[in-house]
Amino acid sequence: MGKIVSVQRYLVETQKALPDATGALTGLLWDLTIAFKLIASSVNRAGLENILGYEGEKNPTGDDVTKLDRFSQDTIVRMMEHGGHLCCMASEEEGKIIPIPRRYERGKYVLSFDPLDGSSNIDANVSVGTIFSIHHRRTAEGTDGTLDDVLQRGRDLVAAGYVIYGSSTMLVLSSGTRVDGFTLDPQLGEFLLSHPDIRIPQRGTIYSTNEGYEAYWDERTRKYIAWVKSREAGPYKARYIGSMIADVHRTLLYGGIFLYPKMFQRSGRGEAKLRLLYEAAPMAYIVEKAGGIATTGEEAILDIVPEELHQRVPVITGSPHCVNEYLAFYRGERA
Ligand code: AHM
Ligand code: MG
Repeated sequence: MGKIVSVQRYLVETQKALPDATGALTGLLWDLTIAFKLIASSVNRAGLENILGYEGEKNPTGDDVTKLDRFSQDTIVRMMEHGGHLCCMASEEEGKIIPIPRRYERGKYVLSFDPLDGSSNIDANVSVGTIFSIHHRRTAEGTDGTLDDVLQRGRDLVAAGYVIYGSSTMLVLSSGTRVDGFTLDPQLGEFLLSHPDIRIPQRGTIYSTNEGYEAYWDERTRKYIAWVKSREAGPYKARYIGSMIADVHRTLLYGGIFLYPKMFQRSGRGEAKLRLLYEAAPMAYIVEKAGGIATTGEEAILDIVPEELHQRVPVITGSPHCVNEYLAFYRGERA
């Protein structure tokens, strides 16, 4: 039988291994785990508390906001704004950066998050999740954080991860060296290390995409998908939940490829769906740290310098072998 390691112990041990660590990142991550537990407990009781259903508002990119989205948003803000670790926050649910109230200290980190990704699936009891990422601030310490602090490349992240509220609640986290997964013991209320050092399989045979939009894709992506279904070695299996966290989490554990390419609708201008700061970059960080690839087809997602808070990018990510196969089609090397 292996060791039992709580997330608290793990964070302290990880900090000890970094000679310059002051404990601020450990404190920040620890506070976040409390917010995740609060959200997990609400997500699990959602039907009972009669808080399901649409609130009727739209978020900054035009999607409906559910009550649990709002609850998750408020929980993270209320948990994180007074800790003294952050200079500002940014959320998929807010149009502008979220300042730290005057009465609290400003810290050296920036937190970006999607409080409840995949929330349109909640009424059907499908897995949803929280995605988060942490950068060092770029502006002077002690001052209010600015847009400049938030608009940083995924490559410069200090830590990122996600929580999946599924058949069990799992936290998947990386602070740069490796990716570790923790499962919430609901009786104990603790995240325990259950998936140490997650490595994505080099190759896999599952593809995951919303094939209903095939008519909107570019020709090369269409050819690639036609190929995965007609391979001599046997077709890939299709799996698509429609909740990025769940689809990417499965890809991380079982291998394969997840694609949300640009869509070319009548306007002719290609448009992506997933948000760089809150969805694409943190998930790309986890996949890369686990040995996978995350690309737009043109460039590594982690290399994109965000120009605006709600920028959207294509996401093609997964096992290196599978993503390289996609890239061969996308670059026209295969047809
Ligand atoms: P959300 O942030 O509004 O929940 O939207 C993001 C979600 C992702 O989790 C998922 O990959 C994607 O939207 C599914 O989109 P579609 O329904 O177009 O396939
Ligand atoms: Mg989202």
